[in-house]
Amino acid sequence: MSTPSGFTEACEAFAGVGVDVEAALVSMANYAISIHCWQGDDVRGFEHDGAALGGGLAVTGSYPGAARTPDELRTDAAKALDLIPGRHRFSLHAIYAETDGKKVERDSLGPEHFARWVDWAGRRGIGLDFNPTFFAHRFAASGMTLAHADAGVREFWIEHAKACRRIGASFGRALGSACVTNVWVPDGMKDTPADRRGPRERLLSSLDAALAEPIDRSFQRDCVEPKLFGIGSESYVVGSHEFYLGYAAARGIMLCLDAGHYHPTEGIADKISATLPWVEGILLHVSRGVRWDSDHVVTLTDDLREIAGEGVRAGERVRFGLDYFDASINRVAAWVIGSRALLKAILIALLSPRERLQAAESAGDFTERLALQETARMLPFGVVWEEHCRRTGVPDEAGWLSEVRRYERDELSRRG
Ligand code: RNT
Ligand code: ZN
Repeated sequence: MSTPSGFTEACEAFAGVGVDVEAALVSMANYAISIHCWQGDDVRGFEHDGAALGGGLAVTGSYPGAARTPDELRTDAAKALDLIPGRHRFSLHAIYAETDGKKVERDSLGPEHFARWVDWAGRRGIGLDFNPTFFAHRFAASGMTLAHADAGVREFWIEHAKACRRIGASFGRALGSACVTNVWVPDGMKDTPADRRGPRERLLSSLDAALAEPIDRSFQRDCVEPKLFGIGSESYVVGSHEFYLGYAAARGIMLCLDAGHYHPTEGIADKISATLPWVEGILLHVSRGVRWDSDHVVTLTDDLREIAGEGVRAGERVRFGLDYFDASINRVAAWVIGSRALLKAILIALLSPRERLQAAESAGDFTERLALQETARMLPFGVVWEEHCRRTGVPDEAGWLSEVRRYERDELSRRG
């Protein structure tokens, strides 16, 4: 493939607003996004013990071809990764353990149950991130886990979290890149609580117990993920934004900002610079809520462009991750569309006439700032994106879907 026509003219157009396209393309290599494993099998995992997904998570759709085994999930993910420009990371959940048919309780999971994932990631030269799974389990059926009133239930989940931190550290050690271990618990109440404080005190002490063991930060980073409400926790979520912002700040750990976890008109882009001074770092769960935290496949929306812009400007303490799940379309395509959309948004951020916008702002010339923002919307990003795909050896916009279709015909359609 040769350089797409119009690329030279595009470089000139960007140069006209003070933007260096070559520098932006080089910078793209700095953005390894953490691609979530759970899009590939509708958050099912491999425990197969019949527990409902629960936790307020809902996957809808019945498109054929979901991965049924770890090998299928790895093959599907590899197909997706081959169609996404750049080198990325892969984010696992504890329910993706491989226990060779043996029942291993979540509080007893160890690095050995993820050895094949580590081999796979090592062969691909990518890092792994991790998530303890506090849902789809009999001890989560009441809607409470780390904040449960029963000390025995809390203890089980604390042990699960501890096990997961060790697993995360094993990923970091084996792959030479710190694993972010992100804690999200569903804990909350459907209706007005009598006691809002008690569960929060319990969550606080459970988290402290879970995080007590010191782990080298070059291998593993702790992260907590807040939420406003969920299905079945409409009236109260124990781990709310304020709770976890305070917790992450006080304990010097990372905060996860999920785009679907706030009021429908409340974006996470503005929260990045507001929270970053107080926490160790930020993990972005880039998602797309439609009317609620519906976890639709990420697309190149204005919201996404805002998030990518702020994430890029914030620098390396912000990590980009994806969190969505759609079972109504081809799942490999879902991975590819969402990942490519996020990368397009990052590229657009890198191609923004930032210096000129800032100069206008510093000069108090808000007219110029607004005019330039509008001009920037019309710059020829598309051809730069195509050149990025060409240089990284992946199909362009017109090309990737036919590869997914071929894979669907040869592989996915054979699954019962
Ligand atoms: C749930 C959180 C959480 C999950 C994943 C599967 O509302 O967003 O991140 O989506 O852990
Ligand atoms: Zn999330």
